[in-house]
Amino acid sequence: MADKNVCDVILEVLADAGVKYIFGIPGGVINAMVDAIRRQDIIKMIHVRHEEAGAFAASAQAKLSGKLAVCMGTSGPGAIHLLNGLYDAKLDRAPVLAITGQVETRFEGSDYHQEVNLLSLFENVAIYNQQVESGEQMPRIIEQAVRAAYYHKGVAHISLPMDVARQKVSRPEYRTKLLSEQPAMIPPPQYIREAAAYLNTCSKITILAGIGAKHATTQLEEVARILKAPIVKALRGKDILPDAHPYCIGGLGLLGTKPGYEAVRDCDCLFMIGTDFPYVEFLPEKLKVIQIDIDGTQLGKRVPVEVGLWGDAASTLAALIPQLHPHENDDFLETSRAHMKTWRSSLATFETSGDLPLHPQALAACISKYAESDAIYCCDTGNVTVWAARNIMIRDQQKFTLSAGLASMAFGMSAAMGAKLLYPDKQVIALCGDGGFAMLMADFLTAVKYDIAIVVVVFNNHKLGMIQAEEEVMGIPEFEVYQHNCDFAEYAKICGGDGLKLMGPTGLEDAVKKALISKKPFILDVEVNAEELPYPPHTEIEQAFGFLKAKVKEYMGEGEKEGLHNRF
Ligand SMILES: Cc1cc2nc3c(=O)[nH]c(=O)nc-3n(C[C@H](O)[C@H](O)[C@H](O)COP(=O)(O)OP(=O)(O)OC[C@H]3O[C@@H](n4cnc5c(N)ncnc54)[C@H](O)[C@@H]3O)c2cc1C
Ligand SMILES: Cc1ncc(C[n+]2csc(CCOP(=O)(O)OP(=O)(O)O)c2C)c(N)n1
Ligand SMILES: [Mg+2]
Repeated sequence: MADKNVCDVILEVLADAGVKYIFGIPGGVINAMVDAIRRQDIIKMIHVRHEEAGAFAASAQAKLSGKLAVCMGTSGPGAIHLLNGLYDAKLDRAPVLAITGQVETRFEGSDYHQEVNLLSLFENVAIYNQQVESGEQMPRIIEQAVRAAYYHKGVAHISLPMDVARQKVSRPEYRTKLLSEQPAMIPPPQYIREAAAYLNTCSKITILAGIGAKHATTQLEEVARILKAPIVKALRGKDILPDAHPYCIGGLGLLGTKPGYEAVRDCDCLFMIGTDFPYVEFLPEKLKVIQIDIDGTQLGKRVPVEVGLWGDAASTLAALIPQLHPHENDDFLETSRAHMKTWRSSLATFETSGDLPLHPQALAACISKYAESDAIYCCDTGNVTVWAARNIMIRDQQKFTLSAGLASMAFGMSAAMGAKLLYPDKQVIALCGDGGFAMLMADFLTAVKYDIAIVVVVFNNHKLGMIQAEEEVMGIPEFEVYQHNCDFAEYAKICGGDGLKLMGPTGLEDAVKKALISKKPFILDVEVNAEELPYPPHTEIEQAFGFLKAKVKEYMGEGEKEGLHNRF
């Protein structure tokens, strides 16, 4: 033990915790850590081109696996670059450890080169936030950071001054097994009785399930069958059940479906299971709610609840099911199903259209059709999220992840790299807008460098499409949403990957198939209709009015719309 330094011990602990990759950029005061990575062969360093991409990749790994993922950056700029990706992890409750270098302790507090107060910088994002002051604290500090990130589901940060990083660790080794499986937490029997009694009196129950129900699909299906309840999925929970599941009626919110909206509006009880669906404007005021959540602080957070069940979704549902009376009347469910059929056929009009410019819905539907049954989708933020939510039909073992809580652009491709490294045998597809992709496009080079065969699909509308829609709803003319792009397929080839550019519907299926079987990192750059509006499942008068106002202003020559017509 005596010949090991602080960094060696950190890596040993991380290896014990199952960590396989550390994403980051070498340099300055993090070099001792980089050197320690070089001297062992369990954990691999992925040298990204922007620390934010590394933090997103780690966050995606943590979200998809539930296991600890790690990123790092040097003091000052490197650490600052990590922040957005770390906030993504924080808001989606993903266990991520960030290691940052810091200037030597003798220089601290003197505005030294690249000195930034990292503890105050990370204070808000991190659940655990410590500077290592001496080798004597090892391995205690790193073990505690790992526990905090994993058990509290969030970001842990350790700051490592350069001199401390190289200190020898002389403490005798002490180890406990670091991480355990989550226990089957069940609320006390009277809560289960109360919830069952309530649900037994309701006739129109809608289930709103989120990512917290991911490991409870059997129980979820069973409870839906007993209660004859349609299931609406919060977007982060899109992959908990197939989209074509007979009880699933899509999502809720602006990206949701009309049947989802109606089932929540018309039910006499909303049964929320493992979800923190944030948009309270979609939850009617007088709604009666039963809620299950593993985190007691989530119960009643969005809407008041009749009974809050503090427990794990699978085991709580399993305890509840024997006490539920099977509902005889399935009118409510059947109405939802009928509405869903109509909704799906209205979507099919766009999905199967051969119109030029190509409807983004048709691109999403085509990817959905040919993706492998265990493909992983990593979705970016923008209108592209709308097409992913509505026109990608999750099936079989497919997984879906996004920057759900933070809704950050640039998540898609970085997340795909993280996912592909963790699940090398699976097809990993990044669904990106041109804006989100371009934000961190340099990291396509990282995918090429490490041979990470991701498929990046760019829904290229030369616009910040979602912002254009926002402007229109606000009644203001389109302004500063146009984007000058390069040919992203050519860019892919220049980087050493492969790519294909598609101008419209001709050849769409072949292009998608070619992209999906690529053995190299691939960019499929597809021109899609820039005027495609992400209609909400129901339109408020105010929104329609705002839209009309924007159009009139554009007609009168305000805004930049006129300049856009020859952008291709
Ligand atoms: C551009 C954009 C638009 C969006 N629009 C929409 C939209 O229209 N509709 C929509 O739904 N989302 C939308 N989102 C995502 C939205 O912001 C929320 O992040 C998402 O709805 C939350 O999904 P969730 O409830 O499944 O996940 P989370 O917010 O992560 O909540 C999961 C909950 O489950 C609990 N939990 C975890 N494990 C367990 C367990 N074992 N047992 C019980 N409980 C558990 C957690 O404590 C937590 O409370 C959008 C995102 C983007 C980027
Ligand atoms: C980092 C970041 N900056 C700004 C925003 C605000 N924003 C949300 S969607 C969006 C436009 C996304 O454009 P693009 O990636 O081209 O996708 P599109 O909407 O055109 O499909 C913007 C600017 C954000 N969510 N994240
Ligand atoms: Mg765009």
